[in-house]
Amino acid sequence: MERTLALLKPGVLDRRIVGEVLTRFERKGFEIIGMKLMHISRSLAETHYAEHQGKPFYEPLVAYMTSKPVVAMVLQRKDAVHVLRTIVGATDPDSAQPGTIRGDYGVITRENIVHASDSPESAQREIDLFFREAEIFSWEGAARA
Ligand code: FUP
Repeated sequence: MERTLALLKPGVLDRRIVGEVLTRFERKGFEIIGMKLMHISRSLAETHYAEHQGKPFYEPLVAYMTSKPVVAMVLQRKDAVHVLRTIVGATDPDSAQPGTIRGDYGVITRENIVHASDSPESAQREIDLFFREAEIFSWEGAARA
């Protein structure tokens, strides 16, 4: 099993589509093992997006991600990083395939609905940025509720 980080960006709460996006994750077999609503600080946003520092979209991206709360999640599944990126879709919503989350809900690139880690190494780094180990819960995926 592999873990990855998903962030539902501020527009997801604004548009009342948190449930719809979570449903996509659950339908694809992801186990939600961490989840919280959080208002990202500027320093956390800067660390998270450090690779983009200096690019023209960096400042507006940091401003957007710190503007309102996000839903941060740790998701678990076989090949979690690859499968989540696949169902999230391309960065630019105009190019994202219909049927992907960005393809179905995204309008502009900066507000492209979901962040999903791009490699297992990034996933580990990003999970450590957003979650303490005590906030992550392991469970066996059999339906018990
Ligand atoms: P992704 O891994 O698909 O989230 O894409 P990137 O790491 O390349 O970009 C991170 C975020 O920067 C995107 F989610 C949105 C924002 N971005 C822009 O606003 N403009 C761009 O041209 C590229 C990315």
